[in-house]
Amino acid sequence: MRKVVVDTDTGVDDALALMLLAADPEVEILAVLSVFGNTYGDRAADNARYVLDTCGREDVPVYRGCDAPLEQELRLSAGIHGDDGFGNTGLRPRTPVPAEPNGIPILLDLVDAHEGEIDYVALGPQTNLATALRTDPALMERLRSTTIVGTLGPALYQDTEPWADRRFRVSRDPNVSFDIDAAQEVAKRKGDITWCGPYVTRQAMVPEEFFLDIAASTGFAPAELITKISADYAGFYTRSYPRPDGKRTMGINDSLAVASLLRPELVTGSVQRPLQTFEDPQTGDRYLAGVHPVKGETRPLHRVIFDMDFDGVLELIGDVLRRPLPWR
Ligand SMILES: [Ca+2]
Repeated sequence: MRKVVVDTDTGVDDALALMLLAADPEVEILAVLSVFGNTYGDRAADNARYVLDTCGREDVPVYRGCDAPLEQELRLSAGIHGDDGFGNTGLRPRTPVPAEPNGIPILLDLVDAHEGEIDYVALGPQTNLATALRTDPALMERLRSTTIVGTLGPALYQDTEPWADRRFRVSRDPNVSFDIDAAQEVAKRKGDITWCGPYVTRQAMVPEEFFLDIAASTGFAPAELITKISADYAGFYTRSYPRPDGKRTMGINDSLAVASLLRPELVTGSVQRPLQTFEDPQTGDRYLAGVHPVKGETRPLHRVIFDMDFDGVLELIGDVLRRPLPWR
């Protein structure tokens, strides 16, 4: 069994990513920690609880993590995921997640108990990891792996400034820019660390009808939940990334990171890079990108994914959503 800790700012794509983990018979989710991002931290915790309950996974514990960035002012992606992270549907779990016990000490205890065995999946800003690193600076090396949704991607060409590359300019990366200090804390650590950011996730848009068809043909609760919470979300993606065929579309960002962990063969492009911070001259937002190592490089190298088998990821998602409950 693969032991996983999930760190999520539970919006629409997080919900789907959480389902991939909750449905996998090879995965034991030791804990889910919430973080601010797509919505407020407490709502993110309640949304994760709601997703797991919907999947019949009341056995998976959810804890509250960080509700605010280390230094910056709090920003949220509420315009995309709705104020509640669930497309303003107002869905709430039967039992809300209490403020205590907090998820950070729980994480530190889990790492003590399962040294070198935990695959950590960070689907939101990296504030929980950075906070835990203050107590345990070796944390990243004591995890088996860490997979993070973030970075603008790697610079693929030698002697090219990432910022001069068109791909970096057009991306937005809320998970990193909402707490750049936390991202930098993680970026400078050694460990088996993978970044899977907007440069790859934005290539994987899925027609909304994919989910509507599964929900209509199966009537299964997880697929129905995705269609319920994604109406506004799909509206945002359809306006921002119109398809030539005019179909409504939506991003599945966090599912790609989870798929890269569960099905490594679906990763078709990745490189080892040191990470560097860049600033958007227009907005002042700061981002991370993988850059070419310099001579005598001393920064740790992390894996940066830049391409995946998107059809394979969609197949995995379809298999999960068509699988009858219970998943455990
Ligand atoms: Ca997320």
